[in-house]
Amino acid sequence: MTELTAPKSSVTAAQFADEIRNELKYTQGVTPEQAKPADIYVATATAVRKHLMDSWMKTQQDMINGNTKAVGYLSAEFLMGKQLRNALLNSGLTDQFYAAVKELGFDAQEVIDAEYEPGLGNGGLGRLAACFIDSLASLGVPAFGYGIQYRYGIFRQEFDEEGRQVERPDYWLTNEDPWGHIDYARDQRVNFGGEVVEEAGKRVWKPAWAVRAIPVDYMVPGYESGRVNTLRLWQARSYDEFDLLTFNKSEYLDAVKPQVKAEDISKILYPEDSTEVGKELRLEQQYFFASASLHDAIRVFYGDAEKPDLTTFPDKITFQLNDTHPVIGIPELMRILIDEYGYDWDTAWDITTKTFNYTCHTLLPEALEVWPASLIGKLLPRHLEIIEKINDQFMHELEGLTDDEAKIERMRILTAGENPSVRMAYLASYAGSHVNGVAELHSQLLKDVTLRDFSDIYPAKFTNVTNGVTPRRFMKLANPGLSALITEGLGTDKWLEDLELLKNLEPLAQDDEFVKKFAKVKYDNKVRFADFAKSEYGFKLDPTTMFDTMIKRLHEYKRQALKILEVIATYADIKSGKVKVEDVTPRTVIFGAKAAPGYYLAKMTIQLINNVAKVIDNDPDVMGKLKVVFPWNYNIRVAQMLIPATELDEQISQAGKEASGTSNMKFALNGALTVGTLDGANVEIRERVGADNFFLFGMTVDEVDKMYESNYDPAKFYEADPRLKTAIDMVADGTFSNGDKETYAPLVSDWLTKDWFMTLADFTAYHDIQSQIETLYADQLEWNRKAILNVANSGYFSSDRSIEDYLDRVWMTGPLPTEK
Ligand code: H2P
Repeated sequence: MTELTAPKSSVTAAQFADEIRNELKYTQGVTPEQAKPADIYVATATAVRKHLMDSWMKTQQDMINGNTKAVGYLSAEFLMGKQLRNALLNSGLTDQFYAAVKELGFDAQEVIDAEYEPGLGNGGLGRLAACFIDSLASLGVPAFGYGIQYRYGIFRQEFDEEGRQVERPDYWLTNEDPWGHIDYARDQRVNFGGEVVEEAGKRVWKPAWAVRAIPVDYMVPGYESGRVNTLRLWQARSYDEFDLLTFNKSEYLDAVKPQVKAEDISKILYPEDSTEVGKELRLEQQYFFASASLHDAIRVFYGDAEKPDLTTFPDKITFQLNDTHPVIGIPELMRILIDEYGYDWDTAWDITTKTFNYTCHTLLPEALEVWPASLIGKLLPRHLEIIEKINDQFMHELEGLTDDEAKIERMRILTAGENPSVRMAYLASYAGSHVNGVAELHSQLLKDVTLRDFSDIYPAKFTNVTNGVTPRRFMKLANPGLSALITEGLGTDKWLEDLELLKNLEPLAQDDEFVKKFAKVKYDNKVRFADFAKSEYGFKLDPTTMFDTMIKRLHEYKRQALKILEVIATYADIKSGKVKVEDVTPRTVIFGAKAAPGYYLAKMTIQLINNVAKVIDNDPDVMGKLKVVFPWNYNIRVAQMLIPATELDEQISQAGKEASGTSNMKFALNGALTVGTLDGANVEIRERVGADNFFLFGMTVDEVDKMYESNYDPAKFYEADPRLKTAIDMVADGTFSNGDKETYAPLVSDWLTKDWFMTLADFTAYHDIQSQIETLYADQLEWNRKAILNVANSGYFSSDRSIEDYLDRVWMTGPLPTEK
């Protein structure tokens, strides 16, 4: 596959082949004859890194020596995806790579496949962070991504014989990781535990143990910007490797205890936190990376100066708190300033509040972290004191701003009572300069509901930045066919840097020739995905059927249940003859989702989907009409294959629950039509692509609220819609569990008695919209016209635009000056 590469490096393919040979020989000690694709991959990656090295150093120098404030993006997740093709694209070496690898006698795809995808994130939050650092570099804004280099990322998902999710450790570092450079010399000490004592009138923290934080640096090359930023992920190591004395007493396990304890901190992403120990580990992780990163930023900008002027810190760097995970950084910066650098409280507070901003990514109260004060006190006693003082100051400030005592009480950062806890979102909303949501509707709901008291008192803090996605990875790399067609249609490839240029495709939606070419690209992408699904999963997909996709974390509010119930009802319609087989629009329904290991109903939903897929597959009556597949271990690689192949995108969350969504943007940009509710960024997508080009259904936020108020009773909906009743009855009667009625009983009971996210209430509307979808699909020319209009009008959803909004509304900085 050849790709149009925008920025050309002056290196020729022959030279690049020599560079790869050199790396093979001098770095890896392998001859080209001995080399395997994995060796070529490592050698290529090493060569690409060297190409980026000068720009990386220059970007850092310009950042330190200039006056452009940098951005520190603090995030527990960075879901980067594979690096090789992205790095080649951004360093202008794509064509040279394909030619050089051929010259060396290798298959490029095998080399690309040798890279193991790091799963250092869970879903949209982590992928957003990855898109943002790509855009920051592409816009030439100096930035650091700061996070954790988990040894095991999100679990590798498998399905067992019964269709249940099985979690396996994802040891992504099993082979060499040529992108990450471990920088032992720039380590940081992170302390824990112990007590605070009074010494010479000062509060002094005497920690009980410490962990060594070692940075692993990843280069983040910008597209066409000549800038290369840094993603710095921390690894936790022990200071006391192991206890030789104990070891020599043959107590081998005891000897490595301290080492294990330290290294546990960066061992896995989101350890199960239903236990006390699990909670403790999470807080340790959060403090670990927040503390190391803040110290690192001070080192970067002030070197080893003993008495740096840290009042200038907020002019050097602004820190974005990506959700509540890094919020412990607020008391940590206060502590650093007061205890380590001797500033008084007020000066420290002034610096701290100017340094941090907070992005909230949720509307679910349970997703806003709250830590027991006792836990903070145990792990970070000095921080608890600081939080108490922040809370006192806050209460005092509020008394001056409002007479509403109930409101003041509601706003406590540290709750009152016997077992107080610390509300991290409140701490961030008080201490941060800005607070933003991630789509217009979400930001509005934050102001109206979730953080209402805060927005009443501090309205100026609140703003919106609608999410975005990088067109480099999700269009250029994922969909070379469509990218080439767009470039042909627009007569330029500048759209990759200025995505609003896609607007100029609009007239082409009326050009039948162009529409046919577009349809051909989509069809080819479906064939490509079908081939991939065959070789990877053994699925047999028919690319002439409609590809109907739902990919996202498995969560009740996202309502995978709504989709599978509709599939079951359709299956029943065909079986009963209610719908004639010849009237059915053949569909391939594709799910991709992982469920949190401790999330019982979500895991049961996965099991149900797998078994519905199995039953349908074994039923000749629906053959060729309906098929369900669930490729396991959904990840960025699968997303990059599947999104371009999708025709219908499912964004069917309960209105008012999905903060934004970002796959909805990727789908629209890749020419899928969306069936969705008025939720998250769906609202803005629909506004832009036009109501005629979006399948809207379901209750609005207001209707949902009214339904809650009127004591929602899901059973009524079950009784009222015979299709829904049939579908649920089939789940209950064992149709999808070999006759066993117990398997899904908890799920069925939840639907009929609770159904918190109102799947049942929206079912009929969801079904009704299907006939519109199918009528349009029958007219392929019209369908594809609308798909093109989706592409043309989604340029707004570039993460470059999101970053520009952050620069203007939150960070108040911009790109580094370019040299003339
Ligand atoms: C979350 C929200 C999404 C949002 C994303 C990025 C937490 O992602 O739920 O609505 O688009 O952050 O802001 P996810 O559900 O995919 O884990």
